[in-house]
Amino acid sequence: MCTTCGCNDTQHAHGHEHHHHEERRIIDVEQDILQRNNLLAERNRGYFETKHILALNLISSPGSGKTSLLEETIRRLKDRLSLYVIEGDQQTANDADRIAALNIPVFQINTGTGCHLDAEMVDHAMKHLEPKEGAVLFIENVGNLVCPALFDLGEAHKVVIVSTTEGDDKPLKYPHIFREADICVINKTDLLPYLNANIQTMRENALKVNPNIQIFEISATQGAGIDTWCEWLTINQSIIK
Ligand SMILES: Nc1nc2c(ncn2[C@@H]2O[C@H](COP(=O)(O)OP(=O)(O)OP(=O)(O)O)[C@@H](O)[C@H]2O)c(=O)[nH]1
Ligand SMILES: [Mg+2]
Repeated sequence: MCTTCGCNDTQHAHGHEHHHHEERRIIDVEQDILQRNNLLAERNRGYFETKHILALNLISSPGSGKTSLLEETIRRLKDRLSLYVIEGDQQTANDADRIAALNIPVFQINTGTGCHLDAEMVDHAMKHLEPKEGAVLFIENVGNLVCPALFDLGEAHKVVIVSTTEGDDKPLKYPHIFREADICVINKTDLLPYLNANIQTMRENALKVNPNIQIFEISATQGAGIDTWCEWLTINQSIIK
């Protein structure tokens, strides 16, 4: 059970009567945490809007390919756009090292036992990064399909990344993040010939949960679909300007 982020819905988790008082207290604490986060997220959003920064919150299970997608995106766009990255992981600076190798400003946040980034951490990272006017800021959240869905960071869009190896039923099993996100990247399409996952079913499942979600089919390591994704980014960055 996660007591720090409110990802456990105690009303539904179990209904033993002798837990009512404790449950009430947990819900109050969770509401306080989320309210405080929402206030800070609005502050971040104001900062991004004033500086015309396109901020994207990338959310997925561990290993779906968030950093690989960023690496390929950076290779293609770094000469045209000002790019910045915040990396969220429980431990290590591995992902920040991968981004820094491409000569892009990056700030690594280690959350320890925490399972998501929050708005205060993003505010802290911004003070180090000091992104330029009109930049694109990628925030790679901690690998977790559940808790990050609850935490607004002030981003313009949440981008959920799901890889073909995870199975085509994931949008139905983890609907909260597919509802919160505007964009869905289906990654590792190159592996489809070796899997029994059906990409059409995955698309349909994502659209069942969120009929407005925009879907990109990508292979981050082989490059398929990255052009369309980069085009979307470029257009959205120019709209925000
Ligand atoms: N075949 C294939 N492998 C991929 C693709 N994208 C990523 N991978 C591999 O998947 C593994 C995990 O990729 P990462 O980019 O580190 O994934 P991540 O989501 O950033 O992982 P965490 O930050 O640990 O949550 C690596 O071995 C990548 O090479 C893809 O499109 N196709
Ligand atoms: Mg990563």
